[in-house]
This record gives sequence, C-alpha cells and structure tokens, in this order.
Amino acid sequence: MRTKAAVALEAGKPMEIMEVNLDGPKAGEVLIEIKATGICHTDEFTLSGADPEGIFPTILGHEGAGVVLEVGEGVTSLQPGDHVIPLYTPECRECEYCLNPKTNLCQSIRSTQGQGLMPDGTTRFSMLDGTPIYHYMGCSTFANHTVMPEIALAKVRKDAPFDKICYIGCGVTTGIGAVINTAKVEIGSRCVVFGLGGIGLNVIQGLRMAGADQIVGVDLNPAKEDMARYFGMTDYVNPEDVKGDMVAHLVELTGGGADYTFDATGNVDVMRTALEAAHKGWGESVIIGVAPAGAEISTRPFQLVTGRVWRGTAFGGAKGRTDVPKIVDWYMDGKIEIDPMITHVLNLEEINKGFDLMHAGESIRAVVVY
Ligand code: NAD
Ligand code: DAO
Ligand code: ZN
Ligand code: ZN
Repeated sequence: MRTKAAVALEAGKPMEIMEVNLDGPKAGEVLIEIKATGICHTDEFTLSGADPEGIFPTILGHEGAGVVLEVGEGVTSLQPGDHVIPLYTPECRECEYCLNPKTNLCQSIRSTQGQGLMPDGTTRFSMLDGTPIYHYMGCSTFANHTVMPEIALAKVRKDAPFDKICYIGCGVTTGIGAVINTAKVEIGSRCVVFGLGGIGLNVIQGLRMAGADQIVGVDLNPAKEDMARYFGMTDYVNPEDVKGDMVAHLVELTGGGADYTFDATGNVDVMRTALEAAHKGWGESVIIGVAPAGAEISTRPFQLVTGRVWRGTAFGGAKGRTDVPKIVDWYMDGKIEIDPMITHVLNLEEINKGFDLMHAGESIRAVVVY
C-alpha cells in the first residue's frame, strides 16, 4: 500500500511530507493505522544528528496510538479493530529480560530494532523509487500507517481518545514510571526534578501520586513554572537566579539533600548536580534524559561511597504490554491528567512546526493528528 509520512531524509534538515510504499505485515507483524502521535525530545535528538543510532532516511516518531488494520500469520493477541499503543520497548514475555522482574529491557528484537529494521532484517517502508526507509525505535509513528511486531503493541481500551493517549507511548509512562517503578518513591519524600518539559512534568505528577512532601522543579525557562505548579511542584528554582553553588542551594532547600532527584534534561552537567543534590547516606538520582553521542557523566566517587545512588531508566521501567493498558485506565479514571500538557495540535503537513515550538520552549507536547 501507499501511505503519507514525514520522512527524515538526512540529519539536521526538516522532514519532508511524502507518499511512501508500505509492505503488508509478515509473520508475527501487524499493520496499524496511526491516529495520533506526540513529538518527543528524542525525535528531535535523532533528527538533529546527535543520536549515535540515527540512520537515514527514516520515519521518526515513537509516541503514537492507532487501530489494527491487518495481522500477519501467527498473530494471536491482536485482531483488526483493536486499539493499540506502539512500544519502543517491546515485551515478548519469553526472553531472559522479560522473565526478570528487575528490568523492562526486552531484548528479543533489540539488534534489528537498533538498526532500523524489522525482526527479519528488512524494512517495510520504501520511497516510491524503491529506496528503503529505515524504521525508528521500532515504531515510526510519523507515518499514517506503520507495521510493527505484535510483541511491540499494547492493546488498550477503545473509548480512550487517541490524541491524548498517544502521550502514554512515551512521556507519561517514562515520567510516572521513573517515580513508581525505578525510584519507588515513598510517601513523604523530598524530591528535585531537573527539566520541566514533557517528561519532567510527568515525573512531577508521578511524585504527587506517590505522596511526596516536597517537589522542587529546576528549569532555565521560567515559562515552565506555572504548568509545573499545576501538576504538583512545590518550589521552583531557575539556575540563573541562584547565586553561588547550585548543589548547596538545593541541599539547603530540601533540608539536607533530596531523597530522590531526577534528570529530565539530557545535560550531563545537570546530571552531576542531580546526583550531588541527593541526600548523603540514602539519596537516589535517576537519569532519564538522553545525552548527546559521546557525552560522559562524572562525579567524585566519594559521592557514592557516602551513600548516594545513581541509576537510570528507559520507558520508566514499564513492561509495555502489561503496564501501558493500566496507565490508559488511570487516565480514563481521572487518576492522572494528560490534556493540559498537550499544548499544540497539528496536522502532518505542520509537523516541522512542532519541532520549532519545542526549540523555542513554547510547547510541552505538540501532537499530530492524522
Ligand atoms: P523537553 O525539551 O520538553 O524538556 C526539557 C526541559 O529541560 C526544557 O523545559 C528545558 O528548558 C529544560 N532544560 C534544558 N537544559 C536545562 C538545564 N541546563 N538546566 C535546567 N533545565 C534545562 O524534553 P522532554 O521531551 O521532556 O525530554 C527530556 C529528556 O528525556 C530528553 O533528553 C529526552 O531525550 C529524554 N527521554 C528519555 C526517555 C527514557 O526512556 N529515558 C524517554 C523519553 C525522553
Ligand atoms: O535494550 O539496549 C537496549 C536499549 C533499549 C532502548 C530503550 C530506549 C530508552 C531511552 C531512549 C529514549 C526514549 C524516547
Ligand atoms: Zn519519547
Ligand atoms: Zn522479551
């Protein structure tokens, strides 16, 4: 079939909207009509050329929601008409990683997914001249239709609105999951969140759900303050307003250091501040942000010797096929909010504007509806 997509032809250039070829689903695969997709900072990271795994031409996008149109041979858990959220972290429920409750990093299709290929080593997308187009994070939701492995699709209830639940495909689950699954934050905790964008705001709403007493938000952009307060931030810090040492300022503000800190910026200097602002003896710092290719983190080892813990999280530690339908239920039951964070709704032709809004710091989430 043919479908319409935003194709990233090369790094650092705007995507081009065009018709592309899409082959049907092979064994174990599913054809989906994408109804809506969010634009995450990670799409920008790859488009910019900073992503070491970026392969072009590609169809970006990994935060989608849609409807199953056709299933390939052997697919048993999905049928046409089902509503699904694509998963860049699949859940095969059979591999060593899926069987270990300590991780969500299913490895069953990792090597091909990392090369922009389907599990059989080929692509389903191609240009009209036959040139292959690589898949992105196994999802490619910046296309009106895509093909994905059955194990990388979470089946969700049919009454949930696509233009909101697409955000559960990355930002919502990553932020809330970092609090609940990775840090396992306790009631009464004091916490600091660095970066009040699409991920950081969801860390904040996760912290409020977990019963944190203090939620400090740090962001260079003061325009992010109001929304963060709405979601539960108790104290705002703009690093540009802090005279002197930022760590010392945060340690004082949290009464000795935070129980938990979260980096949602991708900046390695911020990651160090986050680790060192964690409380001596027990404070834990969770890295969510994705740093540029080749970047390294550093701190004095004594920071860890004296009890601070540094850890990271991918997709909030969520096992997607199991956890994502539950998060959709939380949204539908009013336990979490998504609507205020969707600040812009665009059509596919306007998708590059979504990236401009992100660069300008004007959007939390821009969502493309097909
Ligand atoms: P975003 O652009 O919406 O938000 C980033 C925020 O950080 C912005 O508000 C910006 O003003 C702020 N910021 C930037 N530099 C800062 C600094 N030095 N000090 C303080 N604030 C600063 O991005 P997002 O969509 O929220 O994504 C955040 C990060 O999380 C990105 O690095 C993204 O790639 C990563 N991410 C990771 C996962 C995962 O599974 N680990 C999933 C999704 C996104
Ligand atoms: O299993 O080795 C692996 C890698 C899994 C990829 C997980 C990616 C999560 C972080 C990237 C940001 C997501 C938007
Ligand atoms: Zn994302
Ligand atoms: Zn697995």
